[in-house]
Amino acid sequence: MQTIEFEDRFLEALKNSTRVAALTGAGVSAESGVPTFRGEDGLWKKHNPMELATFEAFNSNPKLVWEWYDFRRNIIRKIKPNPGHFALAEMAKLYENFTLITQNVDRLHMAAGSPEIHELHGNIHRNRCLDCGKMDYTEGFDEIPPKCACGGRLRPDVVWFGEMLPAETLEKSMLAAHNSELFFTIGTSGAIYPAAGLPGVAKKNGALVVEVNLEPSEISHVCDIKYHGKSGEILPQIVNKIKELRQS
Ligand code: BJW
Ligand code: ZN
Repeated sequence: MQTIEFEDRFLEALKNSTRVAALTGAGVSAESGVPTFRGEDGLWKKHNPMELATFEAFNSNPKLVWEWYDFRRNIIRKIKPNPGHFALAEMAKLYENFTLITQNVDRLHMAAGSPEIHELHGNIHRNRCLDCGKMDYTEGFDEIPPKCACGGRLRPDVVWFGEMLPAETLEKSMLAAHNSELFFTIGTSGAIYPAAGLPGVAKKNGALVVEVNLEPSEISHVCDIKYHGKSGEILPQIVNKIKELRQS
């Protein structure tokens, strides 16, 4: 287990900040057994995102796309949050104004008890009707691709390439990044926009930006402080430090 060192400016920000935000990515769930997208064992190494994660792909081969999402739902349904998710849920209790923004669709932050989660890329367990817009969490369909009661086609309620992110969620996330004094970017490669732009928004407006990631990412250059290791090992140490600072 890697023991992290705390720089003075980080200690000061941990102790004195009231507005704190965190952006998470697939790396936070990796220790729970959810595959990441990029890197050696990433989903996009084995599957072509353009054949599975675009509306065009869904339109031309809905069966293939649904099978892929059903396969991933089955993995995700069985897994549990890890110490990184629990640390972030605890952090929400320690700051007056804490915003958790995630690119993850797996709902593990919710399972860990985070009170409010801004899901930028949707939720893999939710279905949405293309015709009436109705959402539900039905699983185990009789026919694939499944249909809504209204007769419209159902799709997984996630954000595919080329699609807009949920406007209100993105707006709130931008605002939280803009207003934050301390901003964490955790377990994300920083390759996908607009999410990857949030640490830059925070930095530009004076926040101390801290990266927690297994290795340097595409947005490391924006970060003031970098901890390269497992988020499930690093985040609990940060939470313990906040508690320690509160007592001193
Ligand atoms: C650990 C760890 C451990 C491992 N501890 N760390 C500007 C310029 C150019 C292009 C664009 C642009 N703005 C928008 C675009 C287009 C596109 C985009 O960004 N393309 C890039 C290739 C540049 N963006 C979009 O299309 C977005 N929509 C949009 O912008 O709408 C407006 C628009 C429309 C049309 C044209 C232009 C603009 C939508 C993006 C949707 C992304 N969807 C996915 C799939 C979701 C559904 C599903 O799950 O199937 O979202 S793709 C995938 O990537 C998923 C993720 O949320 C997302 C980010 O991945 P993440 O989380 O960073 O995972 P990884 O695997 O990349 O990284 C994991 C990291 O963890 C690694 O760094 C590891 O080291 C680390 N790690 N274990 C700590 N234990
Ligand atoms: Zn419908």
